[in-house]
Amino acid sequence: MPPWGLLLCFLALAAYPLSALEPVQKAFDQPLPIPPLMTGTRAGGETIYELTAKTGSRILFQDTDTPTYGYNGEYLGPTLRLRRGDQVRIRVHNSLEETTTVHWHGMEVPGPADGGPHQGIRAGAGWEARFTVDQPAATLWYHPHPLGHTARQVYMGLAGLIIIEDETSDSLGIPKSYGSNDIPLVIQDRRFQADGSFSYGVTMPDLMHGLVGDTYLVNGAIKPALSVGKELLRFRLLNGSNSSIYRFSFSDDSSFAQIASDGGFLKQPVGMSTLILSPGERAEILVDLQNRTAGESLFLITETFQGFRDEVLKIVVESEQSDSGKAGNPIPKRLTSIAKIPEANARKTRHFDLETMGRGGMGMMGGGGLTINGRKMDMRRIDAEVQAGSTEVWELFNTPTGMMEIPHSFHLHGVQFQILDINGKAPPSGESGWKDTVLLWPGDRVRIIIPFREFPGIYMYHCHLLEHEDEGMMGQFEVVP
Ligand SMILES: [Cu+2]
Repeated sequence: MPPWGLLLCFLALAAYPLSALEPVQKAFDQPLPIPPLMTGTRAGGETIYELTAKTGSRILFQDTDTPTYGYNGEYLGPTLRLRRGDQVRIRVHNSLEETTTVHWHGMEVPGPADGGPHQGIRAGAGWEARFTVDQPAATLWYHPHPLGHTARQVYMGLAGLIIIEDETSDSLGIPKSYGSNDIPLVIQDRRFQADGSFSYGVTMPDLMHGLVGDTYLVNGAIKPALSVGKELLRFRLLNGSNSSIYRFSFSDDSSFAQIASDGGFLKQPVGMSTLILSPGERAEILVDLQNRTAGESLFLITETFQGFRDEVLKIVVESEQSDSGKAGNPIPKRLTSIAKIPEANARKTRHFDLETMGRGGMGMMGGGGLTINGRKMDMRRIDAEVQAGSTEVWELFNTPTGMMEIPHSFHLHGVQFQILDINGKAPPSGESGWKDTVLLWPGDRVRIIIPFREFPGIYMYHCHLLEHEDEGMMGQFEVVP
């Protein structure tokens, strides 16, 4: 069980006064924005997508503009819908005045297409990622990954969802009407300056705890509302925050069914009434509103372990049934098959100590303690050489410091893995499928088993608390033939 509340006393440093800004919209007055769906254009056997990273501004508060970054728009980016088996070419143009990259979080792609720190796109320049989609239906996402500047660029608004479809997602009787009963939810938190701009100034406590905001954005809007029919709803949740760990629930304690984790569908739906996602993690859930009364509403609640709890989205059940919904839609009993990878397949075991205070407590000031195996990220150093196509077990350990207990969120590029155990116990059902990011509470030991792909290239592994990543809590593995 996560030490919810237990950590509270250590985190009093993260408290700060609420902003005096007046939101331009009354709470739950504006409709939930839905990121536009981009299905690509077909040419020469490829599906082509175009993204431009650009500056913009958004009116969130009265009498003020909030300067932002976005892909193809002022904040966030379009949802890229990819099809398994497709050859994809994504053209990226950088209209920012700084170097950026675009990383496809969760995509199993060759190293040069991964969009990590090695694929920098200078201001005014372009870049293309080409790959074949070869993994199950899933909700993934994309975001910048330039060395040392990821956190601020994401904070400014650079992020978008990726949806992969395949025969399994086609065949399942689940909601599929994007923006109507299949709803993407990018949840983030932000701090604002008095002039309405994002407050991205990293102080010492921010470095250790990550930057935690007091205002929630759902798809870029503060406290939006969503009108739905009396139907079964599918939400694709992304914790798109820099460093907050969210516990999601509904205001009436409704139960819901988790149907997918980071890398795709679970074997079967898992019933629950709360769901925890660390930065970078996704989940798809089904919420059954078929027996609700018209006019009823409920709220999506987000709670952080720092003690911030807020109603972030209002869901209003309309009297009319939506076009896409059919009464009496059951939640499927089975979703997909997932072959459990036998531990005996692993040809190597590696250990990774995630250290908040550094070894021997040295070098804590300035975030010098945030390391993996005592090292900070160095582009010139390959930390692990991995045989293409081999399977490995990685043992992750969030080293307790005794003084400041900080969770970490471990992410590997270019692969989907399975969790073998968390502190010696099998993972909960919702984490028994494909994963690319895993939360480690202080003192946690997590063993994951990773079937590496055949693609050669250099990839990152890192803490997905973005302030930690930028501080060097990252390493490189190279897949070699
Ligand atoms: Cu971390």
